[in-house]
Amino acid sequence: DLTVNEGKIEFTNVSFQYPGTAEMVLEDISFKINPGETVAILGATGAGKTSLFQLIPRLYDVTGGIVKIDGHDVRKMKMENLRRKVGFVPQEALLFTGSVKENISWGKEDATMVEITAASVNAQIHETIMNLPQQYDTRVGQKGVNLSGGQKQRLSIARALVRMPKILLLDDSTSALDMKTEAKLLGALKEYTCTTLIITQKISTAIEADRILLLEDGKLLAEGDHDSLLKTSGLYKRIFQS
Ligand code: DGT
Ligand code: MG
Repeated sequence: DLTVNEGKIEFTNVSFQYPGTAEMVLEDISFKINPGETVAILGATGAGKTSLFQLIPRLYDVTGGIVKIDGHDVRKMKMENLRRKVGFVPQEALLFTGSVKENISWGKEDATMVEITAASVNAQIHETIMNLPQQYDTRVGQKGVNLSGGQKQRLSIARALVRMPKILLLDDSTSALDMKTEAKLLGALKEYTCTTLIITQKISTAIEADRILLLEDGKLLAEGDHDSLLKTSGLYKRIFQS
């Protein structure tokens, strides 16, 4: 059946332009990601990283080529199943005025406290929550407690985890985390056995990943792990040394 089961992702000769525009944002991109793999997407601002992510849960459709999940063209899959199994943590964490608990279970109102807590532990935000005045009932947002950028990012990750996604897309969602917290987070995500794609501008994140895809100007310039890219990609080496 055409559902997301394992979380294998395959791009074949994918090109993309936003509807109504002439600019090619992605050009002839091909790669495969195995279930459970953690892959970092590295590239300068405007390289096309967020655009690439948007093609996976079909926020946009490809202009050319094909995106497959578990062997099926995403255009043939049920949108509801696709959106449920692909967790997309956006570049800007969007919290609303309400309790921490409500913010995490948003969109999955039947989530139990056990599920919410597990998601928070794995997102490395549980301890912070336990130190808030009313723990999970603490209000955040305008009239509530203000959270730091990194705390908001982790709440936003917990919100994605509570839905038990098979594919997790983190759009620069760890930019405000220190290296140690980030490493713990990526380790915990492995426990979820979900395929994790993480957009980053930080080499430290790329080093933690199983593999790195390097984007430049809408093209896939290189792929491999840290050690192999250091040998094969001049651009990667320059980013690493800068
Ligand atoms: P970042 O977030 O600054 O690190 O950059 P990326 O790598 O996420 O870049 P991305 O995919 O947001 O943008 C790639 C190109 O696509 C860039 O020329 C801006 C353009 N673009 C992005 N979002 C939209 C959109 O919603 N509509 C149109 N027409 N163009 C967009
Ligand atoms: Mg972006």
